[in-house]
Amino acid sequence: MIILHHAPQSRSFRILWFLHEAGIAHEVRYHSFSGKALRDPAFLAVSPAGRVPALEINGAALFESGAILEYLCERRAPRFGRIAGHAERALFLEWLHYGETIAQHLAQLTFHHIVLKPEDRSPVVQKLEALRLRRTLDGVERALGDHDWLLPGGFCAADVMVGASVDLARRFVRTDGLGRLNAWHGRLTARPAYHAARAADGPAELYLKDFYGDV
Ligand SMILES: N[C@@H](CCC(=O)N[C@@H](CS)C(=O)NCC(=O)O)C(=O)O
Repeated sequence: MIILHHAPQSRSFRILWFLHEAGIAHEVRYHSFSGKALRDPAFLAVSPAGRVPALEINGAALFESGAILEYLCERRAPRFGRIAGHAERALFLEWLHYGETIAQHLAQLTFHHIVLKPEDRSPVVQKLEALRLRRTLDGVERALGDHDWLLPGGFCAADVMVGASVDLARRFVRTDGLGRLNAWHGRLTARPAYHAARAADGPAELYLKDFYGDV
């Protein structure tokens, strides 16, 4: 049995969504960012920095969402990956990991809009990170070209990884003018596995507003 360590509205949504896409049986262990559960020595043995996602699989622990998705594609769901030697291998790896490039700005924006006390928030960081975030979305817009999914060869784990970040990015920046990205986001969020994962995500405790931007 696969155990996914998960916190609602976090990067572990990528893995939750992917498990639903691939139809892989799993159990979800829910964690909260409040309290000290993520610093528990038992959890640190699974995830060295006390982060989610982490996956327990066949007695081993896996952390880092990009690595988890690569592993699951190779071992359990090859149709959602591009194996070594595939013509789209390099594109697949690039876009799979681009999800983290987007997420680093989301982390900064989350701190400066939500986590920090209002007096510690920086409007400069809010503005700069929103601009930098928007630039990462411009890159997705260009990459989409005239195909439905990120890679011309069809839907893959990179759509999930980048799609989950773009889903959250829309709480911090407007996506006006990004016609291809918006259409792709619409296709992603219409997928049954996306809906199943949303239903399993758990109660929101971080993002309680639809939009935090306009700085
Ligand atoms: N690069 C890692 C980042 C994991 C990460 O930072 N997760 C956040 C949630 S989005 C976390 O667990 N934060 C808890 C903390 O910082 O204490 C991945 O993609 O898995």
